Amino acid sequence: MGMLFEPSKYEKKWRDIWEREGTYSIDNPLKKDWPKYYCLDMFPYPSGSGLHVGHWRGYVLSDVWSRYMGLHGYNVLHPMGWDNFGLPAENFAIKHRVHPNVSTKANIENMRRQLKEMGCVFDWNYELNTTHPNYYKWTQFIFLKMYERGLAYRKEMPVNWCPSCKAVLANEEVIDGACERCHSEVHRINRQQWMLRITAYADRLIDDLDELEWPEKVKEMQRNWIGRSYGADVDFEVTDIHGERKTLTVFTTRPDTLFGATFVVVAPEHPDVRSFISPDCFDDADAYIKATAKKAERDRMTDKEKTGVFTGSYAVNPVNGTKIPIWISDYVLISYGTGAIMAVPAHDTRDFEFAKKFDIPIIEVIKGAEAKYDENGQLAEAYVGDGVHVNSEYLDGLGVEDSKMRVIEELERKHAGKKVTRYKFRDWIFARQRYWGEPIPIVYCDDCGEVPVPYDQLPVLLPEVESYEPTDDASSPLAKIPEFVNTVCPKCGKPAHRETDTMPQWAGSCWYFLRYPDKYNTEAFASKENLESWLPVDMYVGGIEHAVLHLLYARFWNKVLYDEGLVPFKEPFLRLFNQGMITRYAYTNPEHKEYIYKKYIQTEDGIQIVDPEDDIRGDVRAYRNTQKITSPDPLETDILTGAPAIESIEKMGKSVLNGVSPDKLVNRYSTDALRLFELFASDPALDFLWNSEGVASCNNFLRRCWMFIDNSVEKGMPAESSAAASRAVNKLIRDVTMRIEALKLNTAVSAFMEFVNSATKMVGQFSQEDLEKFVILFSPFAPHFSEELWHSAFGHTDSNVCYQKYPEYDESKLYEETQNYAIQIMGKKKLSRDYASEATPDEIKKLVSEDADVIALLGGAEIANIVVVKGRLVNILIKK
Ligand code: ANZ
Ligand code: ZN
Ligand code: ZN
Repeated sequence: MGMLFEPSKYEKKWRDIWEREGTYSIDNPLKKDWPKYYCLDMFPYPSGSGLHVGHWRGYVLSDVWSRYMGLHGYNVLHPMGWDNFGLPAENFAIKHRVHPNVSTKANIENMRRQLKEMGCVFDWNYELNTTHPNYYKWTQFIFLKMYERGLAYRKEMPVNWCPSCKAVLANEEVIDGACERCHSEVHRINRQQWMLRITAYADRLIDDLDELEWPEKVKEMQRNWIGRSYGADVDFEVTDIHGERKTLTVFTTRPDTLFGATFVVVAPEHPDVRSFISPDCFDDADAYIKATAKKAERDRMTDKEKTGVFTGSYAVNPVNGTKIPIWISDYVLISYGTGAIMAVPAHDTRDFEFAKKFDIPIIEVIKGAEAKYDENGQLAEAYVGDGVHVNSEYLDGLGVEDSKMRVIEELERKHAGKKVTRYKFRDWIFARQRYWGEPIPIVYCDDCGEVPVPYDQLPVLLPEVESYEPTDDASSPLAKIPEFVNTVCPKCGKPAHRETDTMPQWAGSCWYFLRYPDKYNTEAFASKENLESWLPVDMYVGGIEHAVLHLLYARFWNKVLYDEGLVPFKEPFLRLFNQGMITRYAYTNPEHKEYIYKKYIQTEDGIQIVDPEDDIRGDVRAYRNTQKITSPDPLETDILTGAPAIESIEKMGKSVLNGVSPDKLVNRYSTDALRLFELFASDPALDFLWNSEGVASCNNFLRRCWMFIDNSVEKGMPAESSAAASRAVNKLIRDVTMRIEALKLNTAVSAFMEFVNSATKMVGQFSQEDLEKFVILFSPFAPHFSEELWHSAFGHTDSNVCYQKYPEYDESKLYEETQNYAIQIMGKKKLSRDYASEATPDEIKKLVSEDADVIALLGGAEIANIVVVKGRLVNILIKK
């Protein structure tokens, strides 16, 4: 052989061959009868700044997994597509007056090129774009199915309105209550909005999580988001200011504490609030209600200092007839429960603070060992722990759970309350007053009212417009196009008008996984056979930032389609892996704000602006040498100002400026080097602070692998490997397999590194079969490299690495005759020794104490004890 390591000569070559021959296509005839496996990535939106190395992380990981499954004989679908509707493209359109289809076309082309350079097994015949009418036709279809089931409905809901831009803003465009563009205060105005009844699926969305092989953290985030609480609605009797008897219902998760309720609190927005305010309390209460209207919900929940006013009225506790005062406070939210609570200051922290501030009695009803008291024997803080009931009549002596049941029985008997389950999350506002989204397929007719567009008239096409700005009457730009708005009623044929709101950005990603393998289907969004053979998704890879919204919405849509009988499984994603983020230092230079992601460093040529995409190691070393500085690290200090240059650590992709493009790195080194580095840099589940330097090392590692194979072939390959060589290969297979299975791909790469280090010393001892095993094992990580060697080193002309069988290891070959021990004296390593694997600790102690080198090192000191850690180390302790 004697061939040079030149990735630029073979990487593109192989990609072209794979594409031409359809090697990784799911329609490859060779794989016709292989079992199917679906490995999915969260698809990107086509951004103008292209792919950055943060995208690579998840995509390389899932590609290794896909290739690994491929070697196990699966026909693997690992598709790619574009989540193309949404704000970035729309805002670009507003600014530059180009149609989002035009502006995103170039972005898609650029990103597709970049994705192809990754050498992944993506099957481009199944690329999806959520903005293609053949795709959103089915998004509209699913919406209509929801409409038929009563899951899509209209309701008056607030929208964010910027009075100076005269536009409705998406939540992402409201920063601290102000418009992102003009910074004026955003108002909430009410408008009829389409909603999806996701709350109808709350229980199933929680309960079905149990079956999924997902990170526990994500399951917990979904459970908390849905926020299911079991408790009771309790009716308190009130005599209002007109002398009328009324019921005030509170929601509590702790009905067992009813005997400790010393006041009731209603939210300032409670519909009955004014009927409880007595004339003497009117001025204060009125002022308070008006003041809270201006406060954000988030602040109300986190405000430390409790505020409130007394109404002048009292409520009757249904369990003991006690009259307790009714207060108004903004710590009770109108959007949860009944908007009113019974306050139990002894056992609820917020109630405790409130009672202390307004001098309301505190009655202890649970005794627990951890309760804290002050010097007067009063509770020093709310006791929220477990314990036994006191001061509670028939509950005294019972525990919390038993008391809950007992009180609920009592309340139900008296018709003064009932058991209820409540959820924190709300129905989903499924409308935007925007252009770049799927039109909602509904028509309004004066005679027939709301009429769904018939299925055979789908898609309702998004028309071309002149201006993309939202209108100043809070409707979408579509409202300005008479040809779109004016239509005929599908029911009665009279003139009618179309809904002009569009669906939110999330819609397309709620079901794309169902469409990929059947994207050419014109009869259905996916055929039953296709869904049965490819879905559900076996492995889904994406960032933790999608733990709630996207992953919850997609599960919801899947369940609706399951109920419709259109999808044969209840859960769409069986296994989920969240890759960690790639982060970056954000550098700040007060004088040159525009370069915040670049770095000023001093070199021999003076101050230079360094682009972190470049290999900056050399420059920094030069600087350190000239300045003789070891600290502070020049990477962390701004040379121009002397100030610390690192402001914060940010997620890559957070701004256009901080994304490191893979292009330069691929050109300078190789795709396989960048793939390896992305995997090697850190545990894939953890965040990783980017630096480009390691790519060079990974490229050097590839060169060493190349040399090892090349030299082995040159020197001649024996029919059978030597025992040591065979052990090394079998150990490699075992370690790599275990580590891939555990998705610890960084440690899988280090297993390859260790192997090549030791194998390089054994060149000439490896059989061709064992070397091929190495190359097959390595192919998911460095596919171009492995394919090239498969052909050029081993002379295979009519096959590819990906069609080979995954190598298995032979346990019997793993046995090592000796084990290496570090010999320490008082914990410091002095020597190393090989001892027979069968040697017992006592035998080893004897060998060590008789070892001439050890005796010399001890220099006459007396041994107190020898500690042996089997297979690893010996520590000699000496007498003082
Ligand atoms: C009495 C009580 C005693 C409570 C006690 C707690 C501890 P989760 O678990 O989050 O569902 N609550 C009810 N509605 C509220 C509202 N609209 N705004 C603010 N707080 C509200 O919380 C339910 C508990 O939060 C309820 O149980 C109620 O306080 C309060 F030792 O009732 B509890
Ligand atoms: Zn504005
Ligand atoms: Zn009609």
